Amino acid sequence: MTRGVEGIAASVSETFMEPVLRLGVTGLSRAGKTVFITSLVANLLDRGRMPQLRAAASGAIVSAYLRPQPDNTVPRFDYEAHLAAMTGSEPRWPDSTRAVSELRLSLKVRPGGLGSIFGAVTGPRTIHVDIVDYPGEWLLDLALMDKDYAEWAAETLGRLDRRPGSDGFVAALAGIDPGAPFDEATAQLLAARFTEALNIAREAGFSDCTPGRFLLPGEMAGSPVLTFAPLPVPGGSTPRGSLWREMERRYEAYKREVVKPFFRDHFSRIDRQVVLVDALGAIHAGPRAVEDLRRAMTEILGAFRPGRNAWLTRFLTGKRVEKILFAATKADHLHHSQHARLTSIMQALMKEARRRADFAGADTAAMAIAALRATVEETREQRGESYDCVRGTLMSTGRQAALYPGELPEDPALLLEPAREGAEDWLDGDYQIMHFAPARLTMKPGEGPPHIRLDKAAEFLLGDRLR
Ligand SMILES: Nc1nc2c(ncn2[C@@H]2O[C@H](COP(=O)(O)OP(=O)(O)OP(=O)(O)O)[C@@H](O)[C@H]2O)c(=O)[nH]1
Ligand SMILES: [Mg+2]
Repeated sequence: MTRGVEGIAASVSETFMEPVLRLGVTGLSRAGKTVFITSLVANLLDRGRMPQLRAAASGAIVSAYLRPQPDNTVPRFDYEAHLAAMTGSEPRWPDSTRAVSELRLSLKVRPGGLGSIFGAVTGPRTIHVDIVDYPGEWLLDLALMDKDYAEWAAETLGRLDRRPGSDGFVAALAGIDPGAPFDEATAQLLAARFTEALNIAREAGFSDCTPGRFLLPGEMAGSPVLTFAPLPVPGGSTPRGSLWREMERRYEAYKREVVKPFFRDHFSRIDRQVVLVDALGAIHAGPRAVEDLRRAMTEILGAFRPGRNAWLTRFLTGKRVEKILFAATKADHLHHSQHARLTSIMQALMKEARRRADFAGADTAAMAIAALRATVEETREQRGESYDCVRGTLMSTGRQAALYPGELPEDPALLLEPAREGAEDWLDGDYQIMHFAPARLTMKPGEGPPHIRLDKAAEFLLGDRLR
């Protein structure tokens, strides 16, 4: 009896307290964050295409609406503009976004669905979902916090020859003495060449390209915290006033003044997290990019490990992320007959990341989704063989084209092993990719944009709080 009364008291007070769930959405640049958030919100506002979100299918979600966000100084996620771009008469992908943004979606939920004994007493309650979009590059920077300048520099210099785009930086390094007195022009030249190398590696499909703000500088462009580069330790000593010493000072300033504030102000408040990865893009780029993706996933998962390090634990004040979803986006590049294989690859990467990051705690999942479906499926015959293709409008020409991306292996190890062993190319076969424009849509009332398994992702991320 007492418990029953407490139960009522708790639900009643909740109607006044109105619970808030902070959902972090991250991924490296171009992973699909903006498209994901836009389509998720549109599909939560109009839930006709969300059968796998149980609260939507059962009618437990009574209504959904956008509300002013709680954080006054964080830019609002420009939902209306992004949706208009994707679903207008000339559909196009939204513009790239380069910083944190936030959107509050409030859901009115009937407690316990229709069958609840308290439903009649308490009426519907409201849960606010604060969606926070932030660059995955910022998350990878956490690894820098554990490394001093000498360690970070040695590691970064050590992988230059395995990546494209480093020639300019290597040439610039050859001409300098790290022990020589500091001068700004040399620092700027080295930083510029190093940034160039990071950008080229990123373009080539490499994931771990820290320091993250070198790629997305925003208003910090040109400031000392972004004007450093890795240098070898000078033979002998690192005299005061040397180039090496100043680079070390700037690296430490980057950690203190760029990395830490992000973790304090944004990361520490997240309840649930989705990490979007362009797994097909990495597979297309080759084994090294896949290996790099695996490493990046490990690092990202490691960031969420409880008790990761002392200063982070201090910010978290006992709070921890409850659920983490790794989702391979753009699955509409594959015929559905291959979706299970992409899911297996994601799950294998996830398993490996959990093991390496020694991760326990949050509930994790991996899946393959498309936030906005831009293709239709088609089976083509060629020389007596049939190929399961997808067809869409090519971005480059505006013409229709069919894509047969290649056959993903049934056993993920056939991709992950060559990647781990440092192979240059895939042994059998290549994987193709095409860039499709969003399709022109006719949306029925009550339906959001077409997607693949976005409802399943939403069920994992939010479902338990909507019942
Ligand atoms: N076919 C297909 N392409 C997608 C999908 N989602 C994203 N894309 C493609 O990926 C690109 C990047 O998507 P965004 O959502 O802008 O990615 P982002 O992570 O927000 O990128 P930045 O803001 O630049 O960091 C889009 O321009 C599309 O070309 C999808 O569901 N299907
Ligand atoms: Mg974006």
